Amino acid sequence: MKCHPYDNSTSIKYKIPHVLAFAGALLFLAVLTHGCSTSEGNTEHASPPPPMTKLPPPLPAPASQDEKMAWFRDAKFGLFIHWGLYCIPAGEWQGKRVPGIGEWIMHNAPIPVTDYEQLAKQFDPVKFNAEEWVQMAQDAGMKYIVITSKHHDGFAMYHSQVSPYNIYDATPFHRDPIRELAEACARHNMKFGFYYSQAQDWHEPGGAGNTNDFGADELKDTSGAYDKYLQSKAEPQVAELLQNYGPVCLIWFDTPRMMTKERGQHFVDIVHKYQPATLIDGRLGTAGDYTSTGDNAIPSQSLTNDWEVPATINHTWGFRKDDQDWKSPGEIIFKLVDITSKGGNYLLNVGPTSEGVIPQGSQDNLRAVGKWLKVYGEAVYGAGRSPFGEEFGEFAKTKDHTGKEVFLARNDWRCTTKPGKLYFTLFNIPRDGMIDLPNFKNQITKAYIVGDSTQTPITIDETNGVRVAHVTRNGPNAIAYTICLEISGDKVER
Ligand code: H79
Repeated sequence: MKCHPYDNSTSIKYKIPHVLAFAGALLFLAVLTHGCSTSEGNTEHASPPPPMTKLPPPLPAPASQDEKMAWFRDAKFGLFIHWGLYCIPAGEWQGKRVPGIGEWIMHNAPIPVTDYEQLAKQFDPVKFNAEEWVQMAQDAGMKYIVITSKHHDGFAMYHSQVSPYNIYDATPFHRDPIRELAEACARHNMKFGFYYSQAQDWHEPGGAGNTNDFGADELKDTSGAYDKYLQSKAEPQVAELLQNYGPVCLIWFDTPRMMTKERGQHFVDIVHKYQPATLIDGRLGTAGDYTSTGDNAIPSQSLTNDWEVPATINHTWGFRKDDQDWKSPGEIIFKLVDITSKGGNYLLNVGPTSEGVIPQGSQDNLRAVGKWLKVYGEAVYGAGRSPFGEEFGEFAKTKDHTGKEVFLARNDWRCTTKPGKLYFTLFNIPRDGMIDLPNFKNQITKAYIVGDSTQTPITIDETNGVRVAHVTRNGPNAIAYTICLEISGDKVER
């Protein structure tokens, strides 16, 4: 018997004889009191999902690109979640460690598609709790969540009508975690978007990337198999995601193998048709709404367009049991402020386990970042790029062995801006506490430490034509703290 809180098939729509109705009521009560067992006989669901609630409708079409980008430009910090069947082997196959990023294990081991598929039968992440995940993102100060709805392995993490190779139909879990997350995000006012691997799909004969089971990609391209895959799976699945999960803040396409402009345009059209406010990342294969840098690649200097860095908190995206090497709160805070000062967003990933748990070490570090942001967040959210640039460092005179230029980064401080305000976040304060300010013409009308309830003014004086802020090394926060300089005029004049 199928039984699930989402099923409303028990509702009685027709007139039923009293005796039958009574028997039916008894059965209904029995199910209620004895819990709910799925056809696979699993009875261990620690916490049943909350009943399905309504989701808000998609957002209306934005009037301009600026309006479309507004939430993204303010948000600065998002949570990436890589969750799929790969979290079960977790970096190990048949007793052997498989090096590389965890979600690539099917490709790297390699695992034949008929074997990898079997993982679905054991996927039962009973500790998954959408409310807790969204709460964690909120505690971390993150403003949007992007989750893998389908990674390269081709397994959909939501209840798809397009392919039964999905978490609802193919696993004993028999729940739609993406729907539960969409609802939790709606309750928390958290933006929610999807990663979708449009080109690579190692489960389908026509999808790119699985050359072990299905031969060379070029053949799929020329035979029409790739287009067939795109039209029969990828495009309709993206349409499902845009129709059934409320407002989708963005879709994060990836690795655009064989994605011609024309093929990419089909996805653009689908996104525009169902949710014109949804952003498209920079890896579709045709122009999106912003640039995605390389994985973990933070540009050495400012970029003038809209951009985002996708990044790992350890060395893998999907969970690996041998990687607990979490970036510290200090490293994450530096990267976030650094990226903000260069005009970008930081999409930082966690990889939940096969039980549905975000590893505690990564949670702890993210919550520490959130605590910092509670005090200094005004220097991040909605803040603009640095009007300077010299603080980022400079190119070395010599090149590396590959002939590439070498950038010598300076990491002492970063500057972010709001109209009439300059925020200097200090990561390295000299012993004498004297911070040389970069040259600019505006008067400084006020200078104080962000979050200082006493509003004690910071002394600024001038020596040899250089303005110097006198601060203390024993500031209010051991990782870093931010000073605000209020200036005459909205913008810095150099
Ligand atoms: O979803 C995450 C990665 O799985 C995905 N992008 C981020 C957001 C990604 N897809 N491809 N790549 C990243 C580049 C992958 C390169 C490698 Fe490999 C995979 C290096 C090692 C494993 C391919 C297979 C190249 C060598 C072996």
